[in-house]
Amino acid sequence: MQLEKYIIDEHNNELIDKHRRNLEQVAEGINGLDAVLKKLAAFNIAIPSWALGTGGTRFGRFSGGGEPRSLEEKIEDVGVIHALNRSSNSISLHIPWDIPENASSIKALASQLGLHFDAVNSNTFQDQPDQKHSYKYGSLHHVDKAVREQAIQHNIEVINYGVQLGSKALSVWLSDGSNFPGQLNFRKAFQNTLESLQTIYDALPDDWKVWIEYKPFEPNFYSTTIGDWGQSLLLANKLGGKAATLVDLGHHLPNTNIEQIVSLLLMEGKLAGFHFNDSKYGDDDLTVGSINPYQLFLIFNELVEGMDTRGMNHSTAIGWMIDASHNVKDPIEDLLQSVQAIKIAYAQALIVDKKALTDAQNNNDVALAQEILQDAYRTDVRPLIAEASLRMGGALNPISTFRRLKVRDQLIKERGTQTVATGL
Ligand code: LRH
Ligand code: MN
Ligand code: MN
Repeated sequence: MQLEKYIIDEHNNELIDKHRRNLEQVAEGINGLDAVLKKLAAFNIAIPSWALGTGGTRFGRFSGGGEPRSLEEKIEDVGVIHALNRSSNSISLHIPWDIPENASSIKALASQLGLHFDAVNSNTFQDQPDQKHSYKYGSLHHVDKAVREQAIQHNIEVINYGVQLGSKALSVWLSDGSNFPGQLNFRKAFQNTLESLQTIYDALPDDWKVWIEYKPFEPNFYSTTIGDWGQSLLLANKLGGKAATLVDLGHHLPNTNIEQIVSLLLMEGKLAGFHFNDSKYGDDDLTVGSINPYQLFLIFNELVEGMDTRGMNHSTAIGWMIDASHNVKDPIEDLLQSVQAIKIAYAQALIVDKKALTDAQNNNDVALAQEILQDAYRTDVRPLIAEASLRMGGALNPISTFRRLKVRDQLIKERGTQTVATGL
């Protein structure tokens, strides 16, 4: 299904008067409003192909109905999200959960909806039915060269799919690690991983990047071979300029200062991008901003300051992706909420009074520095997001429009109630 612009406009018309009043109110206190709106309008976040169905847990899966049954239908759903918020113009594929068998028609469908393909993700954390060697004891770090070779070939295959689709990055996350002390020689595991990644790196086209994701635990619970940003950065530095570290917000031990990690990776030119989500306990993959929106704002504050210092283009310099999915919400509504939360944090970071903050820092005026940050954080920037969306032809309120138009009912009619999308 495709959402026509005039249908979105009709609903916008009902909301426009209230929107104008809200915008006027917030606009008063913002310097350089137009520049902020332009940055918000240019900002897009990639949608993961594995989040368009209702996610499961290891205990069960409850489909909400109308889930995409194919990659084409997933692309259509991203098209719906993008039509509503004008901020989700790409899709990140996980292979082999989604195999673009007919790349040229897949690409054509996407571009017809104004979409392109973001990073492609490899999967060596599950065994596929036809594969020769098992990943039970890891993949790129495996003690057996034949297993490592199979995992390398999979990554190269994923690059090849990505090339056909116009992607520019390979995202690698390994579940490789150990469950018990003594199971693994850490140094050899790391060296095997580096050697394997080097072969994958050598297969990258000139204009491609490889993004190395880290995670301290799960599914292994004693060690993970790329367990933290230090280990990822070590690999990225050894590999070369096309390699960088991907930060998945859920991949940290509780209370980690993620904004500090982000700041330093950016300084080193080694911040590949993000997998956005939120969490309370572990890698919960909850909707972005649903648990700790202040942390998200603090991350964006570092990003905006660091990018401006380095003269980077906010919207294109790094990869912006969502990696969240779960089992109780409508996946489209959930993704709309995640994008909205990211844009809110970004807008709040844009309106921080940077000059005043720098002065406060240089004067060791701690209370004032906090006031400046929280002044931005406590500003209701939603009318700015709505205005940017409106200017791009999107909805003033994407979720209410999605509900008003009864999109899910239409999808259920088209696809049925017993649908299970591939993914987590
Ligand atoms: C691992 C992870 C990684 C995978 C995705 C499905 O926890 O974050 O990015 O590719 O989940
Ligand atoms: Mn991730
Ligand atoms: Mn994860």
